[in-house]
Amino acid sequence: MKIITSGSKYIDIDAYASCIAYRELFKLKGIEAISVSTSKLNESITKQILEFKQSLDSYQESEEQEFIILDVSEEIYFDTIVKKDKIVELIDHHPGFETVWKEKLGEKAQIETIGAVATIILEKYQEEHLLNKMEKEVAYMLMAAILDNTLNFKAKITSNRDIMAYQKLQKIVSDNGRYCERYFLECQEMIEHDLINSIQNDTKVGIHHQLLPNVIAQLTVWDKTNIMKQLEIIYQVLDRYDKNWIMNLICIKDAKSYIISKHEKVKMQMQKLMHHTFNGNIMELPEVWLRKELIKEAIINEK
Ligand SMILES: [Mn+2]
Repeated sequence: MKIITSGSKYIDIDAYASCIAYRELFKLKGIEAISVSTSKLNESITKQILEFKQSLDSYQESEEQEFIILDVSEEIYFDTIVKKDKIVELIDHHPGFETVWKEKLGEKAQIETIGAVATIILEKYQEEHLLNKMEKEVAYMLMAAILDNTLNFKAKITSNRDIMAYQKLQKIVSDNGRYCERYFLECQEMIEHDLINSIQNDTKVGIHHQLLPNVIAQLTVWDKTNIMKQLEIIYQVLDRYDKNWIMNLICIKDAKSYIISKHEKVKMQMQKLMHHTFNGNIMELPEVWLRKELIKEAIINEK
């Protein structure tokens, strides 16, 4: 039995959609597979997407297990069900562990600089000539994954392959370009409905770079206005982790990131790194930045 899974603690729409779509592809080829996660689902997996017919399976302990890992390649972050010696395939787009997995799995390790793992899964359907068999809801999920992970194609990691993949998916669902706003509004609704939980579900602790605070929270919404009215809640939640934090609030409508912080030391640090100034507790950046891009920027500047 092939078990397709991803990270521990929480997973996002890229991991969720990719696990489900990859299972569906195996099914189309007549191969038994399940997609399983024991992690929390973050707010990028919207209520509407959770209501789709295709969803995660429950875990079944079986004799012959083979694990396929998607959207993560650092072992300490694998889902707790993974048996490390039973991994047969790994697909990811986070840098750092390419060589390790190439040595272990050869061509069954695919770690690439690309906007979303969902793009790679779409390409696998194409390679198998099974794109015409993809269910509409699966296509919508993959579209959401690409939109989320590339921030509507504005993130620097976006590649041409992501754009091509999205266009293919749009054809399957006959989208005229409206799905982007609809999807990010769905996410925003999830976040505004439970802001505290949403922050906790997308906060990375233990970031060790001289130029960044230890804690980086991130939220992606269509329109920032309502969140900006609730800064006190953000302060309260993040102060519980550490004094050294930032919130990266990504507003898709503006195509901008807003870095929020209320601690002078952190503000100075961020101003130095990003070359923009804080206005009160907010630093407006002229483009969108993903957390992984902020970390990359810090690594480049440390050298
Ligand atoms: Mn991803």
